[in-house]
Amino acid sequence: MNLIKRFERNTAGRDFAVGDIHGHFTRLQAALDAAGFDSAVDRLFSVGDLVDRGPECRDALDWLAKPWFHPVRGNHDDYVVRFDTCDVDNWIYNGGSWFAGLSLYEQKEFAVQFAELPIAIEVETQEGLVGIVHADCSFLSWDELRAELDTPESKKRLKLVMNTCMWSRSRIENQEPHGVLGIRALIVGHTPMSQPARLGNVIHIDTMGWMPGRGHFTLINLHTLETIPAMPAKLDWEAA
Ligand SMILES: [Mn+2]
Repeated sequence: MNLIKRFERNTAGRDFAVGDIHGHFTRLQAALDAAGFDSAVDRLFSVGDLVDRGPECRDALDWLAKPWFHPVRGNHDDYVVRFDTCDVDNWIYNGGSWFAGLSLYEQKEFAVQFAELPIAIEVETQEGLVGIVHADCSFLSWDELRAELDTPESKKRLKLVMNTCMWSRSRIENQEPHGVLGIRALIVGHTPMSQPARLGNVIHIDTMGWMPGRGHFTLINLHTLETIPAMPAKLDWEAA
């Protein structure tokens, strides 16, 4: 299986990415409808965290079956992959109790399908390559991350790289301005923000669409890098 997946340019329609979903697919669909998303030609990429916290986690498999929906793996999705070995108490504390309500057959089906989720996605656009990971690319350049995921030095090192991609908050916490070389933009989620924010060419889009009454889903057009709703100029976030 490929830990990094590349998508050719979409010449027929638009490409969007959306922030963490966390079991709120009805709200996601409403955001797509509001943006005039056309599933015949448009594609939706996702920064992952499809499940936990929200009421519609079971719908994640239906969404994975949609030919236009392409998520990377978030830290919550990785709990599903490792359901029989992970820290279950910590998972349940973080919204994972829905999984215990599934039959063993269903649990295994989820784990098998979630194990197929790549750690990183790269999408060709008219203006250049756009990358997507759940939390961060910890390397100076996208080429380094691609090499680490394509041909890992060791299992131990690969695990470290994958965990950083799925868990790290250091870039946003330290407000690192330098961005990632060799890529036009990197789209990430994982750290809840009241508004989308950009640090160098790294754009944070988890605006808590999974938190009814408080957040909203942000869609970013991968060609124009414009967001729906529009991105304010100032950097503004709140820690998880
Ligand atoms: Mn996350």
